[in-house]
Amino acid sequence: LKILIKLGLALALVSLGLEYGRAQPLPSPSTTSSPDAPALYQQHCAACHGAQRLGGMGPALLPESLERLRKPEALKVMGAGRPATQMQGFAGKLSEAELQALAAYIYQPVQPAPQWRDADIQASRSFDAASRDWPARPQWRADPMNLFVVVEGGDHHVSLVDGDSFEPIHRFASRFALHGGPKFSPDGRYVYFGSRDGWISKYDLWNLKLVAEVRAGINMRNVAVSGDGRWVMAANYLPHTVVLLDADLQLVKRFDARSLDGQQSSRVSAVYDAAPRRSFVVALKDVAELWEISYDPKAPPIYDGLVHDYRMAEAIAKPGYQNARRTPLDEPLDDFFFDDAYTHVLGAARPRAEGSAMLGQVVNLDVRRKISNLPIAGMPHLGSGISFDWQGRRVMASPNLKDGRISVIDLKNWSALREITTPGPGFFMRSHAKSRYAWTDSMMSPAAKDTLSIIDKQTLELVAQVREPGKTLAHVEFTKDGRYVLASLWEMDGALIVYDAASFKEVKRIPMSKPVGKYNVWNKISREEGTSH
Ligand code: DHE
Repeated sequence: LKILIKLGLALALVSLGLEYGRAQPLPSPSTTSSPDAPALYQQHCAACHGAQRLGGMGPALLPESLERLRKPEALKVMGAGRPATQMQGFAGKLSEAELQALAAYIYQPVQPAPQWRDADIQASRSFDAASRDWPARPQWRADPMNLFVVVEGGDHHVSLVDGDSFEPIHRFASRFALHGGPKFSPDGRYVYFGSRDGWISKYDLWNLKLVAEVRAGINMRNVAVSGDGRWVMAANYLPHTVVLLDADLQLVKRFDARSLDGQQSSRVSAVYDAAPRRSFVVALKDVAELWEISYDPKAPPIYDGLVHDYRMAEAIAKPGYQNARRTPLDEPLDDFFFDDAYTHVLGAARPRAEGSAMLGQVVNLDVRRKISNLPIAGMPHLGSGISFDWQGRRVMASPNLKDGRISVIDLKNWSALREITTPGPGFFMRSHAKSRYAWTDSMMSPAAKDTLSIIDKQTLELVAQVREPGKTLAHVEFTKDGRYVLASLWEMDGALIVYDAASFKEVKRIPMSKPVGKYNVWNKISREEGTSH
């Protein structure tokens, strides 16, 4: 019995984290009771990440913002800090249990759900009024049309690179975690960046200065700039809104992403400019509707269920105040591609459940309905699609996030023409009207992430590869004349690698901190067929 009592006591102490048979110090409060995560957050994190976890000097710490960061990785950052940032390590200051409690806390939704109202958008805006007097010509010597804007994700900077000499012109800090392609004003002078935390920054490339900033949402997908340069639109996951701003980032109108009957609210997957239609096209993630918001002064007003007053409807028909024209769909769209005329959207939804099928569809924006299925399997990344001529037909080619293949689709009858096998699933694809080749990555494949595959657009065969063994090599963009290809060596001590677009030989290497995407001003503003829109 004595032995059993001793054993029971020993087990009880072990379960309390104490050792049997040895004198124990008095436990401190933090080892007996579970740590108070909200209090710890306010004490150690709120100053940089905001009392509501909406971000401040540091990024937002909400489940939506942390979706791309696994918890063990977050714990590592909390313990050791992030080099080259203000984020210090807390390993010495907080116990393991306190760090664990904080990590669990930041992955919990904020209650009540955070709001981002018009007044918050307006209050967040900054604008340099002196920018109106800055010279209207580049203050540096290089072809402004052949400039590359390179987003460096490693230390959240942007580099500007001369596309003729491949020499850097300037480097500046960006907002944390930019996502999506930056968008340009039609003359190529201004560039607009969108961050995952909802910040939009307008930068004057000719004067190398920031013009304006605004926070359009708490968790944002991307931004679009109208073909006439007058409007900027932001797509948000949080809150469920599309935000229309003028070219200097002043709030014009907020659209709540709700179904026509107002019953269902939706995250917004993305917004794109459809310049020839003078409209923005908006994909909703949770409601089966595709929206088109016109900025054409001649567009007839859209009367939707939310507008009852005729005079009100007339007022909102003015450019910038238009309602959304809704195309009902069978399934929501996440990602899409426009045909050359911008009449059709080729779209796909990411599978809703593990193992469910991918749903590709073709939507005619004029007749406002789905007109065809899209024969495309896996998980095509249609936003990265490109178009070109092949044997007298106009075709589009899209990489695939799930399978190592490029799907080639006939843009006249929407049939599948070819599946080109690549070494692994990839994110991006690029070409240029003056190049015979298209380049794609396999960055989703651990084994083939180091390989760029080069496809002959005439034979639709894979003809060459370039590799950086063991590293990630992805996202290319051509120079204005299509003679060179710039690729990202996607590592912290990475580089921009310049290849000859015909011989595939390396020409130059410019060191960079995890270069993510790069964008050629001319290819972007001319909507070059081989680049993303
Ligand atoms: Fe992106 C563009 C969606 C994850 C880097 N990405 C886009 C666009 C969309 C999109 C809708 C087009 C917007 C635009 O350019 O205006 N991206 C998604 C996703 O749904 C996905 C799979 C999950 C998510 O977390 O959002 C996703 N994207 C990533 C990444 O993990 C990438 C590789 C790294 C990162 O920094 O986030 C990434 N996405 C990019 C880049 C572009 C992009 C570099 C612009 C490509 C271009 O050449 O235009």
